[in-house]
Amino acid sequence: MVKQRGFDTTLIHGHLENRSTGAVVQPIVPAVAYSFESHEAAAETVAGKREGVYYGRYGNATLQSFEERVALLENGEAALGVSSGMAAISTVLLSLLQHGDHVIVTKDVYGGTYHFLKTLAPRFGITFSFVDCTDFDSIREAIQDNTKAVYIETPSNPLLTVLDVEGIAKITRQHQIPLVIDNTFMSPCLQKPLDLGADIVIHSATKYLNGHGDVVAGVIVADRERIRYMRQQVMGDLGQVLSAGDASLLLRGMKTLGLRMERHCANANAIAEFLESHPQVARVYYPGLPSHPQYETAQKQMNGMGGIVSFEVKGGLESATAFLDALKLSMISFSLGDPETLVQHPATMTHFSLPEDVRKESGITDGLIRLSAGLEDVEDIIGDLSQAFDQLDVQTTRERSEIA
Ligand code: LCS
Repeated sequence: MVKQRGFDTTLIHGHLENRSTGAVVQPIVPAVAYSFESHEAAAETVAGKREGVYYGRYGNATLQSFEERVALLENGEAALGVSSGMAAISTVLLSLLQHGDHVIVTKDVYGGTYHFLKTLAPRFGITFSFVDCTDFDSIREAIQDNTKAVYIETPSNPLLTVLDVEGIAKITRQHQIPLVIDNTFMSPCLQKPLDLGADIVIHSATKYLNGHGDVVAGVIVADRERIRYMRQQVMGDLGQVLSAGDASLLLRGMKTLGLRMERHCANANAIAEFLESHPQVARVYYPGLPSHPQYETAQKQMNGMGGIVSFEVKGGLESATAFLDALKLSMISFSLGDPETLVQHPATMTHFSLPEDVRKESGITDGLIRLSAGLEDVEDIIGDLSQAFDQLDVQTTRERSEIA
């Protein structure tokens, strides 16, 4: 029996069988067009009867290596690399849904996904229900005759709500509805949704997969037939292909994914514990803390608790923004999963597109801050947070004495 290789070995080598060029690092193949040994070979490739790349809008050889590697890491049959996480989301949704169809979406979802559903989906005659997917009955009740997909994100952005993938997959299987999951926050290193029963996995590869903040990319993993359909019938027509140069950067970045995730998780855990014991913090959201509402589910389905910690600063908007402005090491920035510690204010930044009442109802308060733990020495990150809290203290004392 052939022994299955470990995760890090697969990250670095992919399929050992693909060593045709001898190059240790995957070459960048910028070619747009590919030639064939016969007309028959060309026609069969276009018709999908033969594997292969034929025109740059449908893929390229470097991208193919990236796709093969991600499919292997997610234990999936095939993958489709695209030009952003949003391209992955829109390709999947537009592949599964057409005019008159309905989709169930977890109510804790990335702001861009929310925006896509609210603005573009109605133009295609697609309806949606935002559902609390921690409650299985709510999912069952939301299923309609025309429901063609269930879309979840776990842990969610920015509140780290953890959904029981196996439990949800049981429901979707019963109803023969495909289950789509955005696995961006975990990466295949920490969570393998297909093994838990999901049908389609999405990543914003801009985040942990690349891990260096220099590529915008997305990837979809599913069965071979679905990936073929998405590539030929949706992605190619929308023109969302990923360039060979970016695919090369992704292949490079991914080699250290296992090592990086270990440090991201360790740093995030220490930061979460620090924040939970801090008097200026009202609440901490981190799946690794026993206080997290879905702690047990997280332990069951995740190999690590991830690098993202959200927390609510006492004193609302004023304190939260003053705290952000007082940071010296951590950077106020969109994105996450980079070597640098990045912080942001969801209410006015990533989740700005949510109307105020929806935001408030879902727990994205004015005092909420999301922190993406970087790879720095954790003492330095905590030291930075600590000095920012101290400055808040000074400010509050000054304001109090002015009032007095
Ligand atoms: N899914 C999740 C969970 C995300 O956090 C993001 C982007 C996307 C999909 C979309 O990926 P993109 O198209 O940007 O590659 N999240 C961002 C964030 O939290 N800050 O800036 C972007």
